[in-house]
Amino acid sequence: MQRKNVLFISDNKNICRNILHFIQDHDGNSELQVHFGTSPFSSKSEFTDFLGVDIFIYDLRHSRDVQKILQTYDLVISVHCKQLFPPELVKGIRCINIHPGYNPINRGWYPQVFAIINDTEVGATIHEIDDKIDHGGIIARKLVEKRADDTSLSLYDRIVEAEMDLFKNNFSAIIDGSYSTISPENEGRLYLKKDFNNLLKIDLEAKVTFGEAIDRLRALSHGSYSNAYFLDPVSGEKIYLSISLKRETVQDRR
Ligand code: 0FX
Repeated sequence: MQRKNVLFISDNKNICRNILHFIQDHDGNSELQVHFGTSPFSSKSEFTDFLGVDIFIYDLRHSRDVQKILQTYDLVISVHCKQLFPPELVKGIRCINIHPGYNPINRGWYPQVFAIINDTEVGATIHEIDDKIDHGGIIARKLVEKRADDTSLSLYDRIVEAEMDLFKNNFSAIIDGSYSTISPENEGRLYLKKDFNNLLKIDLEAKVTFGEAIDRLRALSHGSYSNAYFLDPVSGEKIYLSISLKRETVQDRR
C-alpha cells in the first residue's frame, strides 16, 4: 500500500510535539509519511530541537513553496499556523485546520480572550480550510467549560487539551478523508490581531462595572505576557498589569 504523505504546518511547537508523539504511538504500521513545516516567522532550529525531527520552512506567499507542497503531500494540516493558506494551496490539496475556538462563534485570533470579554461559548474545532479564515466545513468541534476564575491562560490550556482530544478521536478519519462535515450555522464573528491589540490600553477614565473590569483583565492575563497596560500620568511610560484569581477551597469555607 502506498504511504500517505502528510504535512503539519504550524507556528506552535508544543502542539506539534503532542501530535508527533501521538502519531509515533498510534501509527505502528508506518502507513504515514509525516513531516512538519513552519513559517519564516518561526525559528527552524528551535522547532527542530524541540521536536527532534527535521523541519521545513514554507513561505506560503511564494508560489514556489506552495507548488512544492502540492507536489509532495496528500494532506496538509494547519496547527495554529500564522500564515494564510492561498487559494492555490486550498484548491490543489485537502487542507485541514485545528482551531482553538468553537466555530463559527469565535473565529480568528485568540478566541478565549474574546470569549471571556463577550461571555460567549468557546471550544475547539477541526475543519476543512476554504477561502475564509476559520470558516470551512466542520469535521469535529467541542465546547470547553469557561469558568469565572479563568484567565486567558487557564482557558487556553483547556482549549488546547480539547484540540488534542478532537485530533486523537478523529485521527483515522482525518487521514483517510472518511469524515462528513457540517456547515457552520452562520458567519459567526472573526477577530483579528488588531482587535486584540485594541484591548491592551486601559483608559483610566473609563467608567465600567467591576465585572467588566475584571473580565477585561482576566482576558488579558496570560502567564508572563505583558498585555494590558495604562500610561503613567507623570512619565507617560506603560505600566503593565495582570490579574490573579483564586477560587475558594474546602479549607477556605471552614
Ligand atoms: O498558536 P496560538 O495559540 O494561536 C493563534 C490564534 O489564536 C489562532 O486562532 C490562530 N489560528 C493561530 C495561528 O495563532 O498563538 P500564540 O502561541 O501566539 O499564543 C497563545 C496564547 O498566548 C494566545 O491565545 C494568547 C496568549 N498571548 C500570546 C501573545 C503572543 C498573549 O496573551 N499575548 C501575546 O503577546
